[in-house]
Amino acid sequence: MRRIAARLLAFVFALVLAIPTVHAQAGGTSSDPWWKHAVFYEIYPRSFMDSTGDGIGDLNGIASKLDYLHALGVDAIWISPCFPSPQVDFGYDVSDYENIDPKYGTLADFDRLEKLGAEHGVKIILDFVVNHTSDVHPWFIESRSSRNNPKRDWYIWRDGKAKNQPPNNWISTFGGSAWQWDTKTNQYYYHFFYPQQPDLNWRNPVVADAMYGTSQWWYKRGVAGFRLDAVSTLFEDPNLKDNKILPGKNKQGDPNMDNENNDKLPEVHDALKGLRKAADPYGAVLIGETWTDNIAELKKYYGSNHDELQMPMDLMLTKLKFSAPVFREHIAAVNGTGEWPTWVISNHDIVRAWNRYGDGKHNDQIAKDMAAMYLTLRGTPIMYYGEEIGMQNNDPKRKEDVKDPIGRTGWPKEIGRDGERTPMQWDETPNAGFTTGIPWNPIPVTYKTYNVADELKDPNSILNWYKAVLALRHTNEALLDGDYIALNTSDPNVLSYLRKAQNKAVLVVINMSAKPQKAKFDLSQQGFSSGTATTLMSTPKAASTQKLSEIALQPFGVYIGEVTK
Ligand code: TEU
Repeated sequence: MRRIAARLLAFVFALVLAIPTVHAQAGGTSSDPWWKHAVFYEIYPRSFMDSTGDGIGDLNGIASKLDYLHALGVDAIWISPCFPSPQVDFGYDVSDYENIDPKYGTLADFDRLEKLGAEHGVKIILDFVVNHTSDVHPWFIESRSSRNNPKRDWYIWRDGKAKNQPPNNWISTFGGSAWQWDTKTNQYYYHFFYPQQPDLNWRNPVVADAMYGTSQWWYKRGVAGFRLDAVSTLFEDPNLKDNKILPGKNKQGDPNMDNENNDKLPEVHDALKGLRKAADPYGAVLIGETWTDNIAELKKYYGSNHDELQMPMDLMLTKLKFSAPVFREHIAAVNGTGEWPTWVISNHDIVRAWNRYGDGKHNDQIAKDMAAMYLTLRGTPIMYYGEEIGMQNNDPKRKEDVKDPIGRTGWPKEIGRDGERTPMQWDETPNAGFTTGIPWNPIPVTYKTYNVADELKDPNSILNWYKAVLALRHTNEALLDGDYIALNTSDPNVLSYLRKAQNKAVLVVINMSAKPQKAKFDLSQQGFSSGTATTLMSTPKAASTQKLSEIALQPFGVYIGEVTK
């Protein structure tokens, strides 16, 4: 009887924790989980703000910028790994999951950041590297110490096929064989990424439990959720079948291959269910680094019973060309899943959005177009630091300047990811106000004009455009919850849609061409027959009321207006 009562109490407690709360800034209705209307912002901690003068960003640096983040309209920050690490892959090689790397601060600094974050309405999301640890993690040190060590089976150890021959033909995505020979015990261990990042054996239930436990250790500390790193590669075929070799070579000079036996195995979904079960009692959110080839794959990550990731990132958007028909088709497909989308246009692994979508001439305006689009769609956006000021890639020009090891092994075809990880540009003082020391990664000269301080003063800056769109999406009912209705779907140049709530709607019209365009709308079918819209935002500035029968758009111009019944 006592046990039943205790279980009941635990259940009620879990239920209370899981009740979604609504953040004042994030808006939405009270039944929505907080993350549904939150704006997320990825911080690469090495590069955001340095409080010590060592040239590397840190947690106290982030804490000093909470006012900025709140004013920008950010509700949650995802901090890329800040755990103890030898930094072979800049933190994606974790040697202790339950601590903070001294380069970034201490656990006390973390607790302070979280407390200050709560005061600023900014929640903290950490980055959980679930596929592998560092080779200096105590688990791996034990595992490699002998063939019969109790942790041997925490990683993937195998004999070679023959002398000097790895167990199979799998290739590491960071170059070379995915197998590393270890002289201590004369076996190979498996690593999908660098040899210093041995893969955990998720088929071992003790490993899975250890990872679930780690996630809960952080939830108890107040973390609001995790971005889960590299989830698709958690499992490998137990028989280690060779992969099919495809024609051609990749940027590292290795043969192209179909990773059919070590990527996207169905067991991944069991692990995600386990992580979700661990998260639910704390009301935590799971965001996935879900590189997918198609919409069906993306949909799977939500779980057939909504029991996997709440926010699998749509990273397909980052691969699309800046084009009205291309985006229109993709948005329709993502909405077609019936799930709540998670939009991303940039991150620490890919060329910055400003360069990638830009045409080389109108990049600032295109940056505003992208913001107007992905921040007004139905779903939750995840921004990447610096995107809001139009930060640009600053790629190394010589191999000897490359910091990212994949750029060193793959040069010159693979130049690495340093270019998209340069320090945040706060002002026009030396080192862009990021550090008083020598920045770990050089800052592009463009920081003199693309920086927070100057852009705050300029009403037409990319930053003020972002702030305005974010303010609008936090308060406008149609942008928060309205349906997405594509308009003028055969227009080759202008992307137009309605976000429709009960009695009003927001009309978003974006000219994605370098020529002036005219768009006209008849919204009577959608229940809006007044024929006019009240301007909410536009570039360049438009009259306060617009006739829907003729909206004139400048090259790459945007019009956002409200229509009412
Ligand atoms: O990335 C996983 C991944 O497969 C890619 O994004 C990869 O980094 C890219 O293709 C290389 O060009 C995650 C992290 O986001 C990345 O920074 C880490 O290096 C990687 O995992 C290993 O932890």
